[in-house]
Amino acid sequence: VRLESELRLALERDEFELYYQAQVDQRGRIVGAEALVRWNHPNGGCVPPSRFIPLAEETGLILALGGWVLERACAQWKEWQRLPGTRGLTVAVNVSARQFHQPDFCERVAAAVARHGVAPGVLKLELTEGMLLESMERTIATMHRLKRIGVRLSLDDFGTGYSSLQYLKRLPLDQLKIDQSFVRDLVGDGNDQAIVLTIIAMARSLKLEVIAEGVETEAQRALLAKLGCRRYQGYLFGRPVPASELMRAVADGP
Ligand code: G
Ligand code: G
Ligand code: MN
Ligand code: NA
Repeated sequence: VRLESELRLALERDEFELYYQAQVDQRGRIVGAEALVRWNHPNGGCVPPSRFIPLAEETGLILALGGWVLERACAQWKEWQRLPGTRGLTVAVNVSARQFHQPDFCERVAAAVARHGVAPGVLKLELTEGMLLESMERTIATMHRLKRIGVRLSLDDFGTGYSSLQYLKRLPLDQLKIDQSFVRDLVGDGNDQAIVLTIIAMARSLKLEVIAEGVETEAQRALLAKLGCRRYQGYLFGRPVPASELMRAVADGP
């Protein structure tokens, strides 16, 4: 209960901050970033999202928080455009189920995109399988509307849910994000290699981009590349960092 009221206050007091984690191509160039929310608690210290996102979802505060994240990420992209080397940089935002199923979600996204002049193809929304399985028809309609706004859609934590090819082919996605649980032991685990290879083959047949998350070692990256994955995110390339620090990494290059 205490955390809940603190969470409410935190929004009013502007205690949230977006960190950004680099997403890189085969040559190690930063082609995008995932926005990850951080709560700078007034008592000092950073409260991890694993502690407050589930609570925000339960209480419905995720709607206000998610709206703030979307707004902040679009504004940040706009600010970045004044710096060299940022053209074409994409920004990925995590969307929670409740947020996605709001009746006016598409309007909210369209408004944020328009307000900041976000170019088509720049904003990526990361969705999870669970949220797409409820009321499929409406979900697919919402996804199509988002696509018309110029937003790209990525399926986060891919491989951890249901994800049959049958249902996947109906979703207007742009990207599959291979869950970090398959990357962690990839080098020594033949089963994980088989799973990753299957995901990549699936993505190819559905004409989806693939990105692997949780890439921590060069051996993992090399094996992912060999299996056909061309986009990577993980500590090997950078931790989630404040916006200014990500821009320094963009300027420095691979
Ligand atoms: O940031 P971390 O690195 O600790 O993220 C932990 C979890 O919190 C991840 O599952 C991530 O998807 C989620 N998360 C981080 N930022 C956001 C956000 O802005 N919105 C939502 N819905 N989830 C987020
Ligand atoms: O659920 P989602 O994929 O949105 O959240 C990404 C989470 O993974 C965040 O908590 C982020 O800090 C974490 N993360 C990002 N890169 C790595 C990595 O290389 N290794 C590990 N263990 N976690 C990572
Ligand atoms: Mn994510
Ligand atoms: Na993920």
